[in-house]
Amino acid sequence: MKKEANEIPIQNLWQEVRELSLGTTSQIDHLPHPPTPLQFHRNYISQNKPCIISNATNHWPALKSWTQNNYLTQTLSHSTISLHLTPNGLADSVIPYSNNTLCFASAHVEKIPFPNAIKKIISTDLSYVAYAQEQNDCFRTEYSALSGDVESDISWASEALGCLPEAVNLWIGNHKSQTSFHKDHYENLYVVISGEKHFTLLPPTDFHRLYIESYPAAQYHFHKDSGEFSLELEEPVRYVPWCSVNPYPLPETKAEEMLKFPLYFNGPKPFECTVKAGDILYLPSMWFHHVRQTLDSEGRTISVNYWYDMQFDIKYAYFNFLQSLRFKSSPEPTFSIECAEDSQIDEAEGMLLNGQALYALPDNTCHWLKGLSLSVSVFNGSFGTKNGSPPKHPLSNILQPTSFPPFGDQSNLTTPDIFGIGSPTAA
Ligand SMILES: O=C(O)CCC(=O)C(=O)O
Repeated sequence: MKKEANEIPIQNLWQEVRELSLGTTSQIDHLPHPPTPLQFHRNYISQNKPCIISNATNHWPALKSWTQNNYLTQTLSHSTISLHLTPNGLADSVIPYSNNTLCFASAHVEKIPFPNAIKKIISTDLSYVAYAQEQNDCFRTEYSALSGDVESDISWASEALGCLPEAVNLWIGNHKSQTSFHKDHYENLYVVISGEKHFTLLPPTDFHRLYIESYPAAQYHFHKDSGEFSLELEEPVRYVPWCSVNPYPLPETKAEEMLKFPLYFNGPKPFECTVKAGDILYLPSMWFHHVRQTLDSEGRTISVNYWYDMQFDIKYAYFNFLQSLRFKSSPEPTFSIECAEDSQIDEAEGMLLNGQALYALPDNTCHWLKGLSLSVSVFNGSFGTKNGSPPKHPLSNILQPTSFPPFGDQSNLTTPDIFGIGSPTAA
């Protein structure tokens, strides 16, 4: 099968934005001091390029006073805040709903006094994960008692962007809370006050690598009496387009995830950065981000972020155009394997992952093979067999996670006698 007309130019785009603008490592720029508005505009905003800025918040009282829960509890003793509860820390993310069905699940939100909320956030023995992460300008409303502890805007960013923040949000979470891959239509200045945040970033040009699908919206409900959650689909049904990729799957599901999302796992490395207390991440509009956190000594991570309106300019138009292009991103890049004449094994089917080949034998066992010199990294083909007979089953149906050896483990290989592989067979 020929590659879809759009595939090669789109893959070239991923590479070119790295070579021409972002850099080919997984690092982003780190500025030791705040830039001037002109530098910030010229080198980062106009290029839609992230960076971390140190020593820009040293004078903020929050960097000292918020390190103690006591201070926050006293200052917010009369404040009611929105606390988001989930069973596992995954809010606003794609999760299984029922057999073979996925949904986009939002957290149960309860309004409670801050002193109770912080106890729940730092508690280690609850049956749920609590994350204060209301994203509707909550810092200037629910947490207004803390307003004197941080700047009301980031002055050099406001000047460069030509406006004041549209929303300022406070985030207080623990190590179990994760924010799934998504993008926002805002320029984001994200300041960590205590603890650390770990961002995994992909530029808007890598849109097709995140397998955005429409998922039915669902809502968690927490039942205090039983201490359990129920998950209910919204009625009438509402579909939310969301990224399907979890960049950090559990070891037991990793192989399966890699098979489902080869464009993510086999493509250029995402950008990764840790934002430490006092540092600011500039996260440009439309960048995909996944966020994890490490606790401070009080058992929390605290951040404040400033969302500025983005320019709906020519870059936005280009991104929209790119997203409208179809990329036949088959979740199963496959090839068929011709077996040597004298092989005991007649046929095998495989797929390419991170430059290694995963192949399945007719007995439904799966094996890794390293060291192939195959000329393409992703091949969208169909299943073939040696004698050209139609495939009996799609490979994805026979790949059970339990039958996978760990990635790169060649212990089950019965080669070399079975392989006489040429280039992947075009279907
Ligand atoms: O801190 C987080 O958990 C997520 C932050 C985020 O998604 C944002 O600032 O847009």
